[in-house]
Amino acid sequence: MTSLTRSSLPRLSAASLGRLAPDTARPAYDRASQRIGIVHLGIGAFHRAHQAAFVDDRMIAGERDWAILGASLRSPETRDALAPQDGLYTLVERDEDGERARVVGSVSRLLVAPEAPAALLEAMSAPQVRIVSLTVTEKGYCHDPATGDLREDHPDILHDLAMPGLPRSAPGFLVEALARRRAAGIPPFTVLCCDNLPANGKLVRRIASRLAGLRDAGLGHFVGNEVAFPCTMVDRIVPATTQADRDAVDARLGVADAWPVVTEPFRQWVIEDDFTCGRPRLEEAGAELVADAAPYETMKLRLLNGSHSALAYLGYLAGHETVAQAIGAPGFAAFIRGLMDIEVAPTLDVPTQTDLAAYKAALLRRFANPALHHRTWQIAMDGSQKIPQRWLATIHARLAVGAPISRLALALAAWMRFVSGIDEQGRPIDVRDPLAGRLRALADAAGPSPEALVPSLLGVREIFDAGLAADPRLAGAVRDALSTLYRIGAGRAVAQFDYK
Ligand code: CS2
Repeated sequence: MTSLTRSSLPRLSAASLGRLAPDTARPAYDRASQRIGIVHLGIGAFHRAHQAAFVDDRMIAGERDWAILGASLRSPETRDALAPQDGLYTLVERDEDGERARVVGSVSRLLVAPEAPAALLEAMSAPQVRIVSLTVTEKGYCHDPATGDLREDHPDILHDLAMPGLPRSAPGFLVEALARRRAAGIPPFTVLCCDNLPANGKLVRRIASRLAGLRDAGLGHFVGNEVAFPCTMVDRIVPATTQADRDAVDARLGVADAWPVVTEPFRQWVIEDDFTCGRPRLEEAGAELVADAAPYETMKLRLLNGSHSALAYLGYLAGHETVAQAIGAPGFAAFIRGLMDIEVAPTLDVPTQTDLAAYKAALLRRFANPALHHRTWQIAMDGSQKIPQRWLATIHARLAVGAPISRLALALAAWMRFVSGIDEQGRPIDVRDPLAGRLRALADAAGPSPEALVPSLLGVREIFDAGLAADPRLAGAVRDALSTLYRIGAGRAVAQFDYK
């Protein structure tokens, strides 16, 4: 559909809901009577496909206290797209069997933090707000991925310490809003981290209480001891929306949605049931409320995200645009199966009532979903922030028992080649990573020599702790893998692994 046709359609909004194609589900509840109970930091596609859809289900079921105020911590794009639509957007679930579309109504207000930090703090300090949830990506917590410590020299943290009333960072907003609630005698909200970080609630508690403690020891103690930070495992594959997705949604709906979200049918949310002032009945929307989310998180981070990152770097280097193309290429599915069965699964403490074989088989099917355009390049982003919990924790566990790590080493070698910035055809790679400049400089200095490049990149302490970096078994395996990559390329290197 051309942009001319698109612009002739009415815009999706509360007023145009009645004109939607009849097979599109829409909020049947009274949106105006919904009270904001959740402030969400990082209102990107993942939140809109995952938590906001669970909350929408609870609204359909009759709950009215949990409407979402969604804030972006950086760009105004989501607000610009959704505010003219009264916060409404289309969520499309797609796989080889077809698609279902629904208009989600749980986001009732949007803010852009850099434009309106005071308004965001005011919203976070309102007594009716009882949960502040976050999807700000791994790098949004301003921590050191190798240790989990707050980076006290991070420019946004330095700023937030100097000007606590006008924060920039997610931890800065959390701490200032909690300080205001404490001063006003309002119970603290529950902090619900929904990013793919290990023991995410505990990690964010540590980061936020450290930042609070740098401001005032009493505040640090309060944040560390009197605020709930349940850990969660969140899972749904949500590729970036493409223009083709927008066109297809507009044609299907008969109204123009500036920013629909396309995802898979699968969704999972495991949450520790530790909310100090209430929560929506998310278990009735299919969430699993548990005492300890750790086994679920570890399983998901190492099997799903670990495989995803391996597919991203190896797949990208082998010339595959999407995850589905990569997993369909010769040798890749067997490589990922071997990675999961042989190298990752033995390190897991499998959650009770989980059929691990079925879980792994479902992952392979989800990666192969032909209806999603999930770019390997998208997953390859921010590797420095992702690798520790996705691969290195597994490598630690394997080396501790003297077990082989050859597939993990090939994945790590592919990451090294990727961040060097030149692909197998000699073309530049657009590396997006907070450490991209430094990684590139190290790679340039080392040149395409595994003997020089491997120790140099293993020396980046934000990613590799000293013990791991000094382990000759790791360095040796990655050196061999990188030599293979330079010699025969990623596609053939993957295909060399034999596994049924
Ligand atoms: C992906 C994740 O982009 C990435 O790094 O691995 O976003 C992944 O799709 C989700 O965690 C799935 O739940």
